Amino acid sequence: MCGSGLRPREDETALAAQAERILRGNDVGDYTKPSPRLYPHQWNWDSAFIAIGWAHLDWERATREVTSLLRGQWVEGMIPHIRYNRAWLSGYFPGPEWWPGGHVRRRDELTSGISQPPVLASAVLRVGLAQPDAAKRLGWWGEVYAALLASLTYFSQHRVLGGSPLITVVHPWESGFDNSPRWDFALAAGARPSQRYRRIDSTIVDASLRPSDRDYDLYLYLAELLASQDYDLQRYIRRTPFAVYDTWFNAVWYRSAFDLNRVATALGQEAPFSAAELAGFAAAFRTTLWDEHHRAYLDFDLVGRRTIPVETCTSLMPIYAGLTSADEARALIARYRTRSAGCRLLPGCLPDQPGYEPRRYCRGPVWIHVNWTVIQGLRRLGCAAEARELVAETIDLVRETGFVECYDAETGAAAGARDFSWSAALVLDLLQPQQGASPDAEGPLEEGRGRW
Ligand code: 9WN
Repeated sequence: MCGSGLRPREDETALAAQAERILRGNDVGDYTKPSPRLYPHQWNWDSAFIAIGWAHLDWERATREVTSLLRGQWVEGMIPHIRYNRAWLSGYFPGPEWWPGGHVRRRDELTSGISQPPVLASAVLRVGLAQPDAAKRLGWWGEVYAALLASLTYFSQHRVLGGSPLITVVHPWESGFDNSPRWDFALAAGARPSQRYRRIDSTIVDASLRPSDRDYDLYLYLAELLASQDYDLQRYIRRTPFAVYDTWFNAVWYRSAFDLNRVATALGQEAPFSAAELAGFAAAFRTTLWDEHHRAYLDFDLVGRRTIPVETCTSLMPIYAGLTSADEARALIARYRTRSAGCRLLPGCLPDQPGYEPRRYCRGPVWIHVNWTVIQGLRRLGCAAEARELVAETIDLVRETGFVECYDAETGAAAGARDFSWSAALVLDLLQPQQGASPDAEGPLEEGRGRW
C-alpha cells in the first residue's frame, strides 16, 4: 500500500485540468466517447460515470449525457449497453447488425440487445445534487424519473427466475467485466457464432491486453442466441450456457433502487421500491451470494446451479451498495488487500485466483471505477480512513500513469485504451472537496442490510 499524504494543491489542479481535457476531447456533443478510438459509440454505464464528472464542469452537459443515453431505451424499459452512432459504425465491432429485432422505443435509434450494470439512477441522484438551484434540479429529475424507474423495474420484472428477486445477467458484456475469470466456465463448451467475423478492437489495442478470440466466439454466440429468442429471458434460459447472478450487478441495482427512492421522495412522489421489497432483495442477496466456505460474496451460475468459486473485486461491491455493515466492509477490504499485497489499489482479480493476468483487461488490472465505487461505499459506512487511503492511491496512480482504461495490477503501467473518459470523470470527482451537497453528506441514510 502506498499513499502520498499531503499533495500540493497545484498538482491536483493540473490533474483536474488534464481530466477535463480528456472529457472535452472525447465529447461528441450529446455524449462522450469512452475513449477516442476503441469505443466510439455511447456506452450505458460509461455515460453514468462520465455524467458524474461533467457535473463538476458543466451541469447542463452532464444532464445531456443522461438524456441522450435514454433515447436508446427499449419499450420494456431496458437501457441498452451500446447506443450506436451512425457516423462511426465502421470503427467498432460488433455493430447493430448483431442485435437484430431490438425493441427500441424510437425507431431511429440503433442499439445493442443487452444492458449493463444499472448505475445510472445513482449517477442521476449525484448529478442532481450537484445543482444548487432546487428548481433546476427537481425539473431535471422530473424529466428523467419515469425512464429511470422503467430501467430498474425492467430488471425486477423481466430478468428474474424461479421466485428469486435477484437479477439474471445474460451476457458477459452485460456484466461490464467481459473476460473476467469468473466467466471462464462458460468457455468450456467452445460455443461459436454461426457467422464469420473480424475483430477491430485488437487492431487498436495490443491483443495481449484484450479478451481472447475464444471469448469473442462466446460473446457473439450469445448475441445470436439472444436475438433468436427475441431477447426474452424465459426463452433464452432454456438454451444458454451463460446466465448468472452477478454480485456486482445486483449490488448496483440495489444501490440504484435506493437512490431512485430518494429522487422520488424529493419529487414528492411515493418511493417506488418499498422497504419490504428492498429487504427481500437484500436477504436473497445474502442467502444466495454469500459463500461461507470462501468467506466472500461470489457469483452464481444459474445454468450449472452452483457458486462460481472465483474471487475478484466484484466480491467487494456489497460495500458500495450498503449491503454490509462497516465492520464487514473493513474485514472484506483488509482480506482483499492482504491477498493482493504487491498489487496497486484494489486489483480487478485476486492474484491467487485461477485465470489471473495482471495486464489483461478484466482478468487482473486495476480499474478506476472499481476503486471509486468502493470508496463511495466506505465513505457512506463511515470508514473514512480506508476511503482516504484509496483516494490517495488512486490519485498517485493516475499522476504516474495518466487516465487510461486500466492499469497493470502489479506495476501500475498503462493497459487498454488511452484517454479513458470514466477514469478522468471519476478522478475529477475524487478531487472535489468532501463537503456540501454530496449524496454521502446529504441527509441521514438509514441503510444497512435490508433497511433503507
Ligand atoms: C463491450 C466501454 C466498454 C465498457 C465495458 C468494457 C468494454 C466493450 C468492448 O468497454 O466493453 O461492451 O468492446 O470491450 O468491458 O465495461 O463499458 O468503455
